[in-house]
Amino acid sequence: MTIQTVTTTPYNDQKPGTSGLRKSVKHFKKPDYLQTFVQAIFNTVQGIEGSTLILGGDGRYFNREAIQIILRMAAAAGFGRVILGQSGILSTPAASHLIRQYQAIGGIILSASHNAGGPEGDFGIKFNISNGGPAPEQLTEAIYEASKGIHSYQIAPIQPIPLDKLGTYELHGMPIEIIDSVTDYMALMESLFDFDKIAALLQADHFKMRFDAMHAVTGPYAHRILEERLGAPKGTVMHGQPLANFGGGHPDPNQAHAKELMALLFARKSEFDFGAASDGDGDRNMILGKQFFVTPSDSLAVLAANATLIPGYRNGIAGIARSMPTSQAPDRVAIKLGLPYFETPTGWKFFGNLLDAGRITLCGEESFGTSSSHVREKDGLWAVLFWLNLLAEKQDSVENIVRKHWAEYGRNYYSRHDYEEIDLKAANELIAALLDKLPSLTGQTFGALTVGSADNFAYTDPVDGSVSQNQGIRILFTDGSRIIFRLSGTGTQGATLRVYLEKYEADTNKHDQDVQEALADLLTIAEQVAQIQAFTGREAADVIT
Ligand code: VG1
Ligand code: CO
Repeated sequence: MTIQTVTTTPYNDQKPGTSGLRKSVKHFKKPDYLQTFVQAIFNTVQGIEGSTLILGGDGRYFNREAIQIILRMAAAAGFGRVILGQSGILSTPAASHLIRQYQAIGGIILSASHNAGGPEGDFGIKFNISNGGPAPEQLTEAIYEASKGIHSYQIAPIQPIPLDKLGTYELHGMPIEIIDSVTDYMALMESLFDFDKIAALLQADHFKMRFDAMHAVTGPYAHRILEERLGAPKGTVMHGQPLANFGGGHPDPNQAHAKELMALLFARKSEFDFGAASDGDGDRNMILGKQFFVTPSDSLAVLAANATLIPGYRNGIAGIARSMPTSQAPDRVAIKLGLPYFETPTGWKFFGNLLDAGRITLCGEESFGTSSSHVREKDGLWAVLFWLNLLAEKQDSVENIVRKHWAEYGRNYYSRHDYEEIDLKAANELIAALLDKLPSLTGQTFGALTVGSADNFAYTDPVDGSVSQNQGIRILFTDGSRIIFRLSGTGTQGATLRVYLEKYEADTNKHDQDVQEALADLLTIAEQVAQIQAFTGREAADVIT
């Protein structure tokens, strides 16, 4: 049996977005659609012959079929071996760790993250490089260019691999090692956190928590780590079984989509002290206290301010980075601690160089992403364990920890308004009109606020000097408030407009306002400047986080 060369017609739409190539399942089932993209990756990445590839996904519909195809193509491409998560399951952070641990050339992660799954939902694929992180822009660009010229792909003959059974198999001479999806990741967590202290907290009568895996990939990880290893009572993990359609929901850990968890924590007499959730591929996290929501931006700031209480960060952190739309709360911590801090474009790929160069230890995004130098992806369960370690150390509530943080650093009121599935043309026109307006905005006054500057964010990577343009429109007010406009790069239907609002409040007596009320003026200005309703026909956002 020999390697087959299959002729195909190239596609022109395989441009990866913020995090890999994401399309509807139907789109992925077009003839050889997946194969074309995989071949484009294999043609672009240098040094494949004899190297190790990590492979796994979030368990969504089409995961298993896609894995069988990729295994056969990997064998044809000449990989030395593939390390595969059992049943085709690997969370994004676990895959990132395995790439580093096994010195792989990279990994393929099958996920569309928080997008809905199932035959009517979305599928996705991304390539991570040898540092464990998402492919940088130059590489995703090169893969896209290659995809447009794929007229054939190479594949080994069909030989179904039993994905559920641990062991080593062989496919056309290439070994496939099916490993436990959790073990290595759990060992990494154990090397960073005080598991004894966390276990004592989780087993204490006075402490009750829920972790919502949203029927996505963190289920097996959370069951093993929180319940089996750390001894949290059974039932601590909700929706812990990965389902191909995530039970019909959006596996997106925010106030809008993790409704059940929100209801438990926000009940008038809630019995829970801590709530957390993660997304489809396990890289996002939401942190809740009793009747208390921690914004992801604040979460990063709190973790940074308290990092030395955690064994893995006892010797201090090198610096902090946040994506541009993330609130400036982490900057305040960096300034106070005398640490370098960085503002990068949206998407985890921009943190990779800073982490590799040792210039930062912690980083995060407003979109429920937090992580550190232990991997090169955001890491949902890591953030949950960090918070648990902090709670165990401080013997204080989530709310008190955050309120004390605000008292010390001031509070950055923050919210993101998403207008989903709007008309693509309208969205582009709105952005174009905004760009036209930018030069005239500086110096303009809106009520009590004056625009200090307004620009189209561009980023120069401080490590390799590469420049990324058009990363979002910023309106910066003289009092530190900000409005940011961006179009999403992960959606699959029309366009999604994201409006990010931020206002700083130093006065502790004013830290109790309702977030949307505190930001109401900024929202009015956003509407006035961007004419959202006129362009999109929408009066209000679909999702507010
Ligand atoms: C969104 C978030 C961004 C995040 C990206 C991938 O991108 O805003 O911060 O890095 O999703 O996260 P966009 O382009 O739609 O705003 V994940 O958990 O979907 O891999
Ligand atoms: Co994700």
